[in-house]
Amino acid sequence: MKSFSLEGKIALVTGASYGIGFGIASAYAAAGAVICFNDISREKVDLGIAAYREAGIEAHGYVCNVCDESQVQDMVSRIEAEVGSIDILVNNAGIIKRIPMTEMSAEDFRQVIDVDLNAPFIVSKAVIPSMIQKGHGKIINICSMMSELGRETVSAYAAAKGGLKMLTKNICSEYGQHNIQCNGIGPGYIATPQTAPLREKQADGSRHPFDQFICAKTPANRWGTPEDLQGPAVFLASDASDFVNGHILYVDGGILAYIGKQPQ
Ligand code: NAP
Ligand code: GCO
Repeated sequence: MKSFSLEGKIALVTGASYGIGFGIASAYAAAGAVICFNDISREKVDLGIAAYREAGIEAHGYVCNVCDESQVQDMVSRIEAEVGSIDILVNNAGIIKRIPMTEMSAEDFRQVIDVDLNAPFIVSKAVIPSMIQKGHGKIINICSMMSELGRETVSAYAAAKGGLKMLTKNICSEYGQHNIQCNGIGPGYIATPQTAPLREKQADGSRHPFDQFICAKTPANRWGTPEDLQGPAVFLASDASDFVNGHILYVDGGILAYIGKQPQ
């Protein structure tokens, strides 16, 4: 059977000082990979390096805005010079702006598209040439429930994540011949800083209505954690998934399969 090991592999996980990216990179380290990550500020990169070190991982951190093509190309060149060429790329960095569409500025819409869709294009474009040269590569795009579903106030994010699903399928189509597998992970609702506003306790100490809503929509009846994504992420980064390409693996506790719990 093909191996789940990542021994000898170099992974770049974008936006991975904490949250889902940190969880995935930590699992990659445990599977034997060398970890490279970036964040948008020196402060966050230093916090990330300290957090990885506390977990026993000597990670290589880079300050890079993934929306800026010259910064991305410089980061990839530095990684190739300092660490080695990238075997595994996880396009994880992402933002969300929860604003009703008719109240959202075009600038706000563009910012979300820039980070969540344009940046995975920019970073993938920067790493694919060396993957072609080596004859193998793994690209994993962090999609979303919003790659399949919409909801109020997340028009830009849903448009970006829907586009990211199709970018994943197109990279598969265009570069599969070079033994590059490009797949997506579609997390359900995961407890990270990004979703903290949807889980915060109400003034009277009761649960946030959205918290109750999501648990009723999830057969597992709970929010996910970054740890829930680790096994699927290792699988898609390993030789074990060499014939899996263009697939979005939803790790959602069953949300997409479930009509939702009847109100009691
Ligand atoms: P998070 O806690 O908000 O972390 C996002 C990370 O991306 C942060 O480290 C952030 O850095 C970084 N980032 C943002 N813009 C960047 C840029 N321009 N350049 C470089 N780094 C940038 O989010 P998360 O919950 O871990 O989510 C990670 C990914 O999973 C995102 O793509 C998100 O859309 C997706 N996702 C999340 C959930 C969920 O329920 N949490 C579910 C499905 C998909 P700063 O802190 O410096 O801004
Ligand atoms: C929201 C949430 C979601 C999650 C995730 C679900 O406001 O609906 O932030 O978008 O982040 O993308 O898969």
